[in-house]
Amino acid sequence: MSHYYVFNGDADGLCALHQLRLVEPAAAANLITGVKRDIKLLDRVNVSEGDRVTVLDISLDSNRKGLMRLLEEGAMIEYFDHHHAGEIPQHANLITHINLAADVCTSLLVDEYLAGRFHLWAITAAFGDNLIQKGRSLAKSAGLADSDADKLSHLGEYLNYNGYGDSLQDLHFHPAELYEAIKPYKNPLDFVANSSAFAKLAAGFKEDMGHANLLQPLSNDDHCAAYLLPNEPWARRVTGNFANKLANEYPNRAHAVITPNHTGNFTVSVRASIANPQGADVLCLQFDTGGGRKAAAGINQLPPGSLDDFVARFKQHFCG
Ligand SMILES: [Mn+2]
Repeated sequence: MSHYYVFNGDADGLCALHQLRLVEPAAAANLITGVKRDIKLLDRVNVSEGDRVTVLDISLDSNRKGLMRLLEEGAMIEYFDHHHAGEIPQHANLITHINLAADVCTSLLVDEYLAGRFHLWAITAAFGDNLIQKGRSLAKSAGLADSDADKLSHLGEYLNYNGYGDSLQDLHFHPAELYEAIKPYKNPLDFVANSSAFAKLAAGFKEDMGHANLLQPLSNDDHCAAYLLPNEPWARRVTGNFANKLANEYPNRAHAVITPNHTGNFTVSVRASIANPQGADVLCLQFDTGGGRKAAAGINQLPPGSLDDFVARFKQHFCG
């Protein structure tokens, strides 16, 4: 019998995996993961009857085909997630822990399942998924000093940062390799204090964010700002954290962050303002490969010829 762990390569996926594996460290595991935006991971899994598959932090709806195939092939599947699920299939070999609440992430679902055994890793993941308030209040309830809560907040941000990139080549660590680095640590504060992997992520983050902070917006006013990032690995790594930083610093502004991808098109991330989290989906759905939620949406492939049109519509939609 084999056990496959299929997990999103971001902070939440990593911390969910780590908590579960700390409980069952001896069992051999096959790890399947990728960059953060690489979410159709179940298509890559091949099983024999009776194999176990644990799925972490990837949308059930996006993986429905792969999930049904694995169930037909006789796998026993346990699924933890907080993304859009659609209808959850009823099957004797499928156990789901799915909760779409806005203040939940996959690592918090695993934390609940494990009755808080590795709670600090779950708090780390909440920070990584940009659930800042939730992370702070959990840290307080857990009796952490503010300085330790700050450390977990940075760790979550850096683990999340490592997942962004157009391909695995852009990343500082393959997510499976980063998991091996955190694996020995029951307490994330020890990882922060002692791991060279943490030091490497912290240095990379500061350098990449330093580049991003020098960028001038394509267009901005009090209500909106659009940024075009250059075609560089640092830009692809820092795009998500840069968008979070802009959103947190300017809560009354909507933001678009536009990044060139390997196809020659742009990937666009749109966030409505924190103060009025509406309309991002309506804007992005005007484009062929657009989609998302009211507060945060995106366009996977924006052709270069449509860039001006996008910026014009973004301004019309959000600017004053
Ligand atoms: Mn997540």
